[in-house]
Amino acid sequence: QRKWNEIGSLDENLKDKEVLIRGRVQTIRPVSKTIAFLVLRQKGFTVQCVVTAAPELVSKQMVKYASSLNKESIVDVYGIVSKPNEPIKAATQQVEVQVSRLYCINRAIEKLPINFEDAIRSEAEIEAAALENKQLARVNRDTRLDYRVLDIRTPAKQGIFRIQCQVENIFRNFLISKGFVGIHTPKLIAGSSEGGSAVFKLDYKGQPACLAQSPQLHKQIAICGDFNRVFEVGHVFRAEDSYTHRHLCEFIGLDVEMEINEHYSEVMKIVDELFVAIFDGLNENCKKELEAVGKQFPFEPLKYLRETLVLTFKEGVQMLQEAGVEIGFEDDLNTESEKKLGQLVLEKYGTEFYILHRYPLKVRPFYTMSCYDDPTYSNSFDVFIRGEEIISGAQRIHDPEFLKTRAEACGIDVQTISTYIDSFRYGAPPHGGFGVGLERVVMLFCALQNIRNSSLFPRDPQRLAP
Ligand code: ATP
Ligand code: AMO
Repeated sequence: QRKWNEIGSLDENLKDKEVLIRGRVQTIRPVSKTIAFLVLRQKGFTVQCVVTAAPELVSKQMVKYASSLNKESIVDVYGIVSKPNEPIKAATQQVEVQVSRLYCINRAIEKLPINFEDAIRSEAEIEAAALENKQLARVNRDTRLDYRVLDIRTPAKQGIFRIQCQVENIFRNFLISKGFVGIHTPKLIAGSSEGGSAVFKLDYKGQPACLAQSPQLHKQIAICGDFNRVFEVGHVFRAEDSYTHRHLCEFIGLDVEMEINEHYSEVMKIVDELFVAIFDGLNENCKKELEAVGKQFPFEPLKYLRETLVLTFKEGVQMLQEAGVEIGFEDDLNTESEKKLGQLVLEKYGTEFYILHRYPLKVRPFYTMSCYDDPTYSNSFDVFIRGEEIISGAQRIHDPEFLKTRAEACGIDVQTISTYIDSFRYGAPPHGGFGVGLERVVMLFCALQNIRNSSLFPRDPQRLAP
């Protein structure tokens, strides 16, 4: 077994030592017939390799060969580490490798659909360059998504998906530490779980079925089955018909469901502690990734409080009304009013993360519990980052007859959810929970403007590939 060195670990301590590295060719600079410079990239780190024709190094043919490599090819290089007198601008590592052997492991095609140096430019920069530079103008969001394999090699995208992994990791670890059990529920189900028309219908061996719009029904059945506290990280499918910056047809749902003792504020308390842990964790553990994202997509760090602000829906509407927005106490918030309220909350309370609760019952799904003191409203909440929704949650109805009545009133075909309703006939504890959109959390934490930036292979009404 040969000893491999990581490009990121090459430094002065290895001066005069032989190293073996594997990397992608980021740039090639032939200087003459006897010397060429290659910059190799691995895991976001880069090093300059000097290919010099000399008796103890390589032949002239090798210099010619190295000069003819295509960018993004994978190469293995043996060489001696050296330290130039001048700082190296072209690479992250401040040492060079004097190449003694070079093998091309896999050659990329010559004309790449997106050049790395273009892929690292911001969307704004590309739009601004659109008029003068046709080649650059091509590198718009659609091209990036078509050639996602190239786009995700950039430091910003590498950062985004590592941040996403951290969110998921903290979500799991936090909930496990609070006694929650991770479960997996079916994605092939008989009917809509959220109501509404946004479901992908399919044929299940002759039986009508659909892709789960959420794990809602099964996470509640798990609570009726005495799991007490559950969570799920899973795929969620919505047949969205409009093309927006924050809706996908397939996304990752972080779902939670728990028994409650006295009040649905117990669920909101979990949201508060969980998200303070997620934000603190990202700021602490993802400094390098956040910096890489910020270089391509500049953003201000999220402002959040040590204890999450909780406002009632009525308080929110009142703030909007005072700011001149025309909205009633029983209307749903539209995208614009959510954004506006986000601004007002930031000005008044200094936070970009908050919970709004007691929504009007009529704007919530059928399984939502109404308020004991005023049935026009419900024991439900939404949670916002920078004025956009990342979470919906609520206490659920645990009485089967009331649940059936509400489902019928909301136009649900109760036949398709009969086993769910029956689960409440065998004794059901009071419970509540919430669902988080993972891509939205990352998009809004990093103020990315478009959810396609935080979905590795996005599925939207126009995209089914790659
Ligand atoms: P969810 O529907 O899953 O709760 P959401 O962010 O879409 O998430 P809603 O409360 O349904 O939240 O919608 C808020 C606003 O977003 C709506 O008033 C509507 O203007 C807009 N909206 C919702 N769904 C879509 C969609 N598929 N296409 C365009 N706009 C939408
Ligand atoms: P809701 O429909 O609000 O609630 O979804 C929960 C969260 O999922 C995210 N989300 C989306 N993300 C990307 N693309 C979409 N098309 C999309 N739709 C929703 C949002 C949203 O807040 N069963 C309930 C949750 C619960 O009460 O437990 C539900 O699905 O971040």
